Amino acid sequence: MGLLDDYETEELDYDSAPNHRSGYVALLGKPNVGKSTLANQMVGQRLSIVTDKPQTTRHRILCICSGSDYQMILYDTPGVLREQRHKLDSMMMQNVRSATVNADCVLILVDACKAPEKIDEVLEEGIGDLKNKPPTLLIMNKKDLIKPGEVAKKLEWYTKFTDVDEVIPVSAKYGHGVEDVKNWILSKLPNGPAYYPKDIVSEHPERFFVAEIVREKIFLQYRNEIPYVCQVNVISYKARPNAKDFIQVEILVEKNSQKIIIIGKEGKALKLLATAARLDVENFLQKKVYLEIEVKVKENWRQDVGFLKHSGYGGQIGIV
Ligand SMILES: Nc1nc2c(ncn2[C@@H]2O[C@H](COP(=O)(O)OP(=O)(O)OP(=O)(O)O)[C@@H](O)[C@H]2O)c(=O)[nH]1
Ligand SMILES: [Mg+2]
Repeated sequence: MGLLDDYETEELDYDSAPNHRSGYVALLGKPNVGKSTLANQMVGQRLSIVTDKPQTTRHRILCICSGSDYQMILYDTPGVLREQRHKLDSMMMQNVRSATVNADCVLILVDACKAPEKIDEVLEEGIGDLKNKPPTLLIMNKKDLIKPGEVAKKLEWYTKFTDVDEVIPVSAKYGHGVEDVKNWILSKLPNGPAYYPKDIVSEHPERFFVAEIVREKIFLQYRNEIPYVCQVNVISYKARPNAKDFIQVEILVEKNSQKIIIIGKEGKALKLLATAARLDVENFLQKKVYLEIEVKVKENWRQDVGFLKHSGYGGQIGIV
């Protein structure tokens, strides 16, 4: 799998060929346009959770894409929201801005199925504060869902009416056009050494990904407001040499009525959730685990700045 945890004691190999390129890339866009799908496709592994619902990604997720002569450090970000209703929303937007601070270039994704529209809001939220604007690429994603003639028309619109350096159509889901995106990024990255070992794909701890996988299953299993009122924390993670790893997870919701929905009649819904999550966690970690999930109520957690910070929003993630 290749997370940095495994390599902490090893020397990083900074030996760089003179033409080696490296740098930071921010992936921005409105919710649900396919940012996480593209990040995963570029890294070649399912790191960032993907669902059909908007506002799936809440953190700034580091995804490392390396080749023999390059290393692209991608930041997948939460979708840019027009309206910020909770403190959680505004802290998610801090994660968008922090992704672009040191970015060598910026990718702005739009959904090819939607009528073309200006991207000013995303640009403003993402790079509005920066003095030196990084090179920007507009990626028209989900091109597989529209006819080639439509793709051409929309490309023309975006080229004409947005202030970006280039426009590329892709299908992140099927990997079409992803090489073009990589080549564009490469043309913008400075010469420099690899910052991470080449076989590392992220630096977040395993427990962060476990919590994200549980959150993905909540998004997939429950409807309406339920996915949005859930915070998932790994409260204990015990690696056991002669037994399955033991992972305790808590799901926080805002009201008792939501807890009742998550648990379901005779606990059936929670059991379904726990099984789906466990299978995916095992697949991710490549080992069997024992996963215990508890549901608790924490009123108004989405408005509690101290709690949000403690849970890693708007800062370092995975330290819970
Ligand atoms: N057909 C098609 N679907 C896609 C493509 N890329 C993403 N999707 C789907 O679009 C939905 C949203 O994808 P995500 O990658 O979660 O989008 P996101 O921009 O990260 O969303 P947020 O994290 O909520 O902001 C999922 O159902 C994906 O399977 C694509 O190229 N083609
Ligand atoms: Mg996402």
